Amino acid sequence: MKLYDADYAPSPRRVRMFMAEKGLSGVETVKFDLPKGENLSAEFARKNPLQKVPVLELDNGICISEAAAIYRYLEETHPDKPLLGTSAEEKALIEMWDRRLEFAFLYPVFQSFQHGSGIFKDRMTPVAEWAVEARNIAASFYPLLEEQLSHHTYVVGDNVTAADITALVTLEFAKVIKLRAGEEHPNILRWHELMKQRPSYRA
Ligand SMILES: N[C@@H](CCC(=O)N[C@@H](CS)C(=O)NCC(=O)O)C(=O)O
Repeated sequence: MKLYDADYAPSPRRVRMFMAEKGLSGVETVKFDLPKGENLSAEFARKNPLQKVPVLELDNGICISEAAAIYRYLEETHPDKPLLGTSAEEKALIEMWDRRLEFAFLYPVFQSFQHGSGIFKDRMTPVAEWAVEARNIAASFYPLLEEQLSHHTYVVGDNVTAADITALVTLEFAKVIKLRAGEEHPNILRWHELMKQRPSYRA
């Protein structure tokens, strides 16, 4: 098994943290320098036509991209400890929060960063107005996350799940667009400290 990875990039960090929570270590990694476009080769396009990391390449050559799909593969092959739930209800709620976090928090943060910084202007056209709007969309997620964490220790209940990993990675990456949880989000701050204590935090 080989992980195509990149420093500072949130999506591969999701997978590294998921692996660490599962106690999976020693997975071979190939690191790309994304701003330099090392992910844009024809060879990598054969592994993921969207040319994004993470990609998990299995020993039989099958390549799985999309962090959520990699979560699923690792959950099925390493069920202990479960990070995607056990009961039907728990599985659905974790999936619901992970989708919410991706679509309403992580992707707007990505878009705001990419359009505002022009980091990938060699491969996309930055639109300054979209950077502002996407930041507003991401900012509007904080009250929802604060409310959820006021009722639960972790995003979905009393145990850490994949949704916490997606939330943590996004929360920390959002600094690049100057978005941070503040005093008005005491439960996000409490949960953030809890997540920082986990060994997977350094993955
Ligand atoms: N939906 C994808 C997103 C992957 C993604 O956007 N990866 C970024 C790094 S966080 C990337 O590879 N960017 C390089 C590029 O756009 O050229 C996933 O969940 O894996």
